[in-house]
Amino acid sequence: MTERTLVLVKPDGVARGLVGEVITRLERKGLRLVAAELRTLTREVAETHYAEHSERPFFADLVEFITGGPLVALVVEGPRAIEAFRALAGATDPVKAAPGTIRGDFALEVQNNIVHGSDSPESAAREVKLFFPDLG
Ligand code: RTP
Ligand code: MG
Repeated sequence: MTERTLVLVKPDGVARGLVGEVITRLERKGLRLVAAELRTLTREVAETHYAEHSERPFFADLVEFITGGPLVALVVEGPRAIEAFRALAGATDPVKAAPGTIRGDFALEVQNNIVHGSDSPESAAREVKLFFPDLG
């Protein structure tokens, strides 16, 4: 079954020139781009996107980080795209992420972990709508 997921190349990934690398990896896997945009998030969108973490001690830092520069928002489609992209991304903590994954290959710090991918069909629907409200 084809599904859609929201992928972000976070500001650290954009600053380090890893946009092409991330897109290459997901396209090579067989996932397909259906939307792509470079943008800097407002605080409001960032807080909505990460609302599930609003009570966590790292929330303020996370919002600063994700609004701190341009990111690339992507909608990606394919069979089991949500799980497929999470597997490409690797574990949240890049030190624990397997080599061969995006985080495992390119990051060392838990906050600055290069990419985001929706974690469930419910999150994907909510996040795709938040970032691309006009997408059919
Ligand atoms: P994401 O939502 O960005 O795809 O990452 P995830 O599901 O793998 O991890 P999640 O638990 O949802 O955390 C969201 C993002 O918050 C930052 N974080 N910082 N300082 C910390 O302890 C900490 N923990 C998480 C990371 O950028 C993480 O991806
Ligand atoms: Mg998450």
